Amino acid sequence: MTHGFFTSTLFGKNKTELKKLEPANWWVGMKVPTLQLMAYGSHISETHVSINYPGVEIQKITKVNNPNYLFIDLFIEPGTQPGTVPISFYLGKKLIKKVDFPLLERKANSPNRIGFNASDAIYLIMPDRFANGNPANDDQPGMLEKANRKAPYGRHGGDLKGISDHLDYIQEMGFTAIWLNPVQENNQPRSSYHGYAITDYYKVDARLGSNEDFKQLVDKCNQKGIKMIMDMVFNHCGHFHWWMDDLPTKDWLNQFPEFTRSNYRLSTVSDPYASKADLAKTTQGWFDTSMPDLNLRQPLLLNYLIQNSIWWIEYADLSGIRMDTYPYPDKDGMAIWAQRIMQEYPHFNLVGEAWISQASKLAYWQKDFPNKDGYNSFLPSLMDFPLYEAMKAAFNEETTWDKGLLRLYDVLADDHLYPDPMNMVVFPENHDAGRLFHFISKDLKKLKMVLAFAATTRGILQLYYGTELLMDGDGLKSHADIRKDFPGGWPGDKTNAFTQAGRTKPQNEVIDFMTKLLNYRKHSEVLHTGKLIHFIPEDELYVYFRYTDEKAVMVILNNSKAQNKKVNTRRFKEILHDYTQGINIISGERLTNLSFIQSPAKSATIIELTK
Ligand SMILES: [Ca+2]
Ligand SMILES: [Ca+2]
Repeated sequence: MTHGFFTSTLFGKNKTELKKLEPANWWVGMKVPTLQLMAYGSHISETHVSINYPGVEIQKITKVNNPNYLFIDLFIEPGTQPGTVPISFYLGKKLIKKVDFPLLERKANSPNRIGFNASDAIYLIMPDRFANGNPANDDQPGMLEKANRKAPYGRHGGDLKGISDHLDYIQEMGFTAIWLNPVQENNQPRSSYHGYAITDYYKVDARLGSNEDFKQLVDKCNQKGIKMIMDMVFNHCGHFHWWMDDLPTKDWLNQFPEFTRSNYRLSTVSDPYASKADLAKTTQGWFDTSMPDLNLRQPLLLNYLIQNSIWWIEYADLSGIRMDTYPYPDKDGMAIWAQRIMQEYPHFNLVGEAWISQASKLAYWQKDFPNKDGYNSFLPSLMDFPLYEAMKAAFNEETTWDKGLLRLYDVLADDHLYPDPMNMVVFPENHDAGRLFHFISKDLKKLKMVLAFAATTRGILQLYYGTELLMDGDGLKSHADIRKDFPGGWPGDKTNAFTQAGRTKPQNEVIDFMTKLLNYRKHSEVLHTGKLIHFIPEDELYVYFRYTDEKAVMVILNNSKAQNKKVNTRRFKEILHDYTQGINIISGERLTNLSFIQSPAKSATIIELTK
């Protein structure tokens, strides 16, 4: 039911058959009452389709230049009862195939589901590299790539069971959401472990588990108060995607006369002076030879992908979507996607990966930015790449006019550009760039400062598995270096870092710090919704407050290598005058005199203030 492939009894070159019908089910009571089915099979376009179910009618049949596809638009009347809809395909009077199409009831309150937001701390996991909960699924008959844990770019056997087995580990650290790199099938001959070359949009890769396993993992997460964010990729698919041998239309892909790579220069999309040729190369050039570029101006394809997102939200009970390579597909198609999802789920959240390091260019992509060209992306959330770059560098440098702590201050000063800065995702690390620990020269003190900043500034927090274990690696040299196996995730691993005893002293020190920080953040309304006020960094000190009418949290970052400082707080009185005492949320120390506050060298001091 969860996968639209049929085993057919009819074979032969000229025989008419139905091999696939997607999506494999739908729901009653959706806000948009239409559904477009894609039927695939030899000469399926020659069939006549009939449906006999109260409230469901065929609105339109679309044939394309490839006779093996047929698109069937259904109208599902409001008030239609859930049940099994018989969809019959006839050739003349002969019944070729009858599909029992499930029309399900929606989960209670599904339209009002709450997406991830600034109250959340997201743990990013690369599923192949986290934990192998089921070694029996490592190799799958008929799938192109076999497991090989020794190969840096091979499949290592991590799976959904491995994640499910370690949810307590994630929850105890204080995380409230998980983002998994794509779990959709990547049946590619090589380098398929990362998930970004999808070969079936409706199927979880069997080496990770089944669709049902994914749904169960999300249920288990939801029971623990952990939201699930699914990774999706609309810019490209894998070149072994099932439709690549028999494309539905001539314009399904963006193709140039010869192989043309994207120029990856995302500014062309918003640049008022960009040439058409450059822009076309950015958005229609291929991301890689193994990643055919999808043409979202083709409405049948766009519809297919929009419905795919809705199907996963509804089927697996998601709390968010992270969309890969956001500016690379057709931007109008992406805006229709975002608008459609948010129309169906007004409190949901979508975050786009637009790898752009200047706020002036990045802001173009957030919903309701007053773009001069009239474009509205309708995309609520963005990965904050400018702040990422600043966090990487700030603690390595002495603070000057524009370096060191000034980097953080300056990036946040650009927040007047974003329509919704609180919906920016603050991430010191992800699966694409080098490990944070690598960039900060493996300095534990700097690591704690970055974590403290990222967890207390505005926005949604996102970390990456292994940060807590001081994993390092330079992503520019090799992606494999930043996607290492979690020690203890595999049977027979020498150490098991899921347990305190299996970790080194510094690893435990960082986990203890994170556990205090994130669990405090989890329950701190002021860090979720409070305003931000910051003071120009001076004397290697950056002081800022998050505050509401009732409460405030004060953060002091001391970036000085050797100087412990006694901070005179007179400068901060516009906030502090309301408060008489505080508590250091990491050490638990009580402060009864707020006139001077001790700030150790290379550290973050986080104080909850009370009146
Ligand atoms: Ca496995
Ligand atoms: Ca593209």
